[in-house]
Amino acid sequence: MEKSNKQKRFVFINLSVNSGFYGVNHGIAYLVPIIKRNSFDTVIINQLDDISAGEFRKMIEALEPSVVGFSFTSLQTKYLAKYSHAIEGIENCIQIAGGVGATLDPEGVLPKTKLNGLVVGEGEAPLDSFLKLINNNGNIYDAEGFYWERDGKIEKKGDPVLVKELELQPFPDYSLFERDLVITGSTMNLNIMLSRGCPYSCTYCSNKALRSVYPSSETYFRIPTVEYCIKLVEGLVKQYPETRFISFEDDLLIAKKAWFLDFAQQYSKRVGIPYRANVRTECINPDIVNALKDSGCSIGFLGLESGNEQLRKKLLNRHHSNEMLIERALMVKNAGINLSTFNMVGLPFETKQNMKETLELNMKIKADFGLCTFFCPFPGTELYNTCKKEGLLQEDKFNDTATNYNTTPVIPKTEQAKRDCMEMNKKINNFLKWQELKYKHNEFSRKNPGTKTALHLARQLLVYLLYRFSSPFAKNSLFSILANSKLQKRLSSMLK
Ligand code: B12
Ligand code: SF4
Repeated sequence: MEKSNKQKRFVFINLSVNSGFYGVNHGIAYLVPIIKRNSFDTVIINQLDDISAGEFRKMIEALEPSVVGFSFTSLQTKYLAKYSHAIEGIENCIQIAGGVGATLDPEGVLPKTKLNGLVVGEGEAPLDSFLKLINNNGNIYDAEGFYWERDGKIEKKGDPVLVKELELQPFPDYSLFERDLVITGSTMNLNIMLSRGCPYSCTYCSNKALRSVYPSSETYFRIPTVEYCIKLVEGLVKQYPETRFISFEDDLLIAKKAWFLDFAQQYSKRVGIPYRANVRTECINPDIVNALKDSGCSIGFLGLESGNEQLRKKLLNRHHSNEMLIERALMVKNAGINLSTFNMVGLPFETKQNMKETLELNMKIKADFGLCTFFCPFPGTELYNTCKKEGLLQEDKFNDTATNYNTTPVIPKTEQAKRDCMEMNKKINNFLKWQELKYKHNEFSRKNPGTKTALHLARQLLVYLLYRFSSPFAKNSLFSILANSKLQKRLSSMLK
């Protein structure tokens, strides 16, 4: 039975099963206006738990969708395959997918699923032409920017399409996400993403591979005009007036100095809400630090990754010395901006001594908080290829079970190497959590002198001890069991 235009419904599935992360999906938010513009009713399902195929099918059938669109990252491919098979054959329902997982491995993913097609790269243009074809009773397989699956064969239709002028795009629409996914935690945090991509090419990061799918990569790293960005932020703050903190999730908002200095000035005049942003050693200089400080940046997230200079340069393609990293990190800290670091252990060829250097470097710069994860070789990255060449991949074992990179080392071959990795991961995280406890306590006592402070310290200590004495696996399962529950939100905001 054909559905009338009015009844057409697009159901987005934001696949985030057991990832330990919940929140908005910016990619979907940028696509919602395009779907609405094509007169489709739009629904978003945040899939956080691994439900049975039958339950999933029932849920989708009840929504009577014309299109189901999955958004997924590489480690979610197993769930995409499961749920795509689960909804096979639902009447008049087309299945498509997109996201980083689709972009990096379209030909590997399609045969595992029952998808009609998937989009490689940015979804705006391909999705628009696909929906127009549906509305005009055209042939959906004519839509460009897709890999289509037809009669067991994969057909690439046209090249991936980059959005050239981001400022001509409609603002992202978060209104279909539950409000407490948009404004999160006790800090009343709002996540925002303004730019696309990053100009750097670290070997472990997907950015380089994401850039390489386009015929020309020159324009891949894009930031819309300052005016567009400020209007976008102003609009969101008006829509969510309870916002007290903004997290810019952009890979590197400070990458273009002139742009950022202008943005920072406008931001402090017209928005003025404290925020956090990612920073990179090479981009930190006095002008940027002053602009960050003056515009209300209270936390800078710095990719320290490894404390060993040689490993960082040769293996990760990050060409700065420890001396430079320390100097720039202290520049940020001395301006009164807190510093959070991203670290990895379990890199190929990494020794226990190398991991100790990571801990020491964090101690030297007195990181205020941060995170240490296990290195995970994502398909399409340079380091993935290195691991493959060196026979280090235990890919199938990992892909079948892992949902994030916080639970287990992937590369170490021997049991001893694995134990070293687990031990150092724990030590680095414990140090960072201890720093965080001190920071939170100082902040709290500054704001609340008196007896409340002692109670707060006791509670924070309890959270720290729980964290310290649970295994990475226990932490992860605890979080997934409680996923999206009020308790989890309270727990994660306490850990924040
Ligand atoms: C913000 C962010 C997060 C946020 C929000 C994630 C989200 N889904 O939006 C949070 C903190 C939750 C997060 C978590 C994780 N993240 Co993250 N994250 C990012 C980051 C920095 C930006 C993503 C973004 O918003 N981009 C901007 C939007 C506009 O682009 P987009 O999402 O790609 O969407 C476009 C297209 O892909 C397409 N599209 C997307 N969905 C769909 C669906 C359909 C139907 C269609 C047609 C098109 C389409 O159209 C969109 C608009 O153009 C990227 C880095 C990056 N540069 O992409 C890493 C990145 C995506 N994350 C990564 C990882 C590893 C993770 C974690 C696994 C981390 C962990 N600790 O375990 C978790 C897993 C979360 C999950 N759901 O599986 C990796 C993924 C690598 C990979 N190969 O899968 C990336 C690429 C970073 C990296 N260094 O390599 N992440
Ligand atoms: S600087 Fe960060 S976002 Fe950019 S390529 Fe390196 S790891 Fe990826």
